[in-house]
Amino acid sequence: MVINVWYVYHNFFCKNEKGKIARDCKIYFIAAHLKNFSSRRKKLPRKLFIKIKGNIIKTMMLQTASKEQSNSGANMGSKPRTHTVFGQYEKVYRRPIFSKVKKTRTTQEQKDKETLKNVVDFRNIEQNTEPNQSKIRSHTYKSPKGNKSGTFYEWSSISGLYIFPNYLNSTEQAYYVHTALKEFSTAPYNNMTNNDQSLVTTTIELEKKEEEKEEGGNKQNDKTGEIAKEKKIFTLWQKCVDANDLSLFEPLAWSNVGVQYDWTLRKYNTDVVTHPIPQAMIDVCTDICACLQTMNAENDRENSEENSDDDNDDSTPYTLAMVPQTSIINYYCANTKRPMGGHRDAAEKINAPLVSISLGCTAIFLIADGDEDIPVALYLRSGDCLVMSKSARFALHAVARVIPDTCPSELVTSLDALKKETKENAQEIELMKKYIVQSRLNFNVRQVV
Ligand SMILES: O=C(O)CCC(=O)C(=O)O
Repeated sequence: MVINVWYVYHNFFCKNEKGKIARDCKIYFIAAHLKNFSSRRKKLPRKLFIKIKGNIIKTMMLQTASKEQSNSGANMGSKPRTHTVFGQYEKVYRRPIFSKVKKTRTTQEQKDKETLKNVVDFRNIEQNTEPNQSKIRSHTYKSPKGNKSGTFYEWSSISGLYIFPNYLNSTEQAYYVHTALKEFSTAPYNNMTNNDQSLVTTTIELEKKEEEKEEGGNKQNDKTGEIAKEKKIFTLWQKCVDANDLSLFEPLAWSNVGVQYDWTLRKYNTDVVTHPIPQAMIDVCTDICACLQTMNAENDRENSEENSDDDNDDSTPYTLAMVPQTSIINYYCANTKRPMGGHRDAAEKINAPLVSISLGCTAIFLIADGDEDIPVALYLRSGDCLVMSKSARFALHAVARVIPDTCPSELVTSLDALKKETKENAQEIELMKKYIVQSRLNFNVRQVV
């Protein structure tokens, strides 16, 4: 068996015997081995032995990477951006590490405050810098199904970038947090986590054990006499609840519902649906897109009245309609160094809008047309829905920072209210609350074909 490996881990990469960087990731395999050497203080091995069931099947030289390379989320395997303008701005907005020396710390905090003044805040339009305010356009909306109304904003420098601040109320947010943790943390496939194969294996083992138990003790249905085989699916969340230990959940970086996305191959398995997308989420996306279509139709009407003699010269065809077919769910711990590196979402075959729902702690999100453009930084808060359509659909974007202690207290209260509604044990809801106050969840809903 030939295994080609290219995986970046703590600034190290692998070369094959001919000295070439091997491509086509079999990422988790290597990551699992490197895990043993992850401490920077330990001496790294110069040679890496790849074993399958104890047999060495390949030897590789391990070398220090000359440039910092990206190992984050969706960017895995893509071109490192450190030396691009975008990459430099990712560093600017990254979480600061403050010195313990008081005087130095005060200067650093001041510098960070200055940096944050440039982050566009769609919940406090008046607070934004003048240049930023001049790029914000506001529109009113009334959603057809959800009966929601309010103001949404357009960032005019990147065509197709819209934000609906606070679109989801705290009860709706609590529902999505609950679902993301409890139902969507099932892990029997390879794209559950960025760097911890052992996590996936353990979950599969748990499932197997459970299946064996069921086979030994199937219940007989009184009426039909049939064997009723209840398949109980073990989620990673259940593991945390059983152990009352949230740290088990931390390595989980993403999961996926709807059409299955294979992170290793960076493509969709269009014939596999991992879990149906909740109808409520489908409604959120289609409602938001309907609002955009209404706005667009009004703009078109106004433009055609103003320029009745002009031909429509918009040469890029795009759609503002969307059929939600998949959702990537991103799980972020607040304050990690590089939550999600710069990348484009280009695995989908269609340029229908992407709807991104934020929950929990606030993020600083960066987006730009290209590598050498200065990105706009904007806050994404719990309940906000961001739409990437038109040019923004395939724009370069990153999550530069997830700010600790920014989860709204209303979300925590609404999670508490679920205790009665779901009759779940109090310990489980307490764990959910504890998780979300120091984390961010993102549902990234897309049309695939
Ligand atoms: O978490 C976010 O807001 C962005 C996620 C993202 O960029 C992705 O899933 O591709």
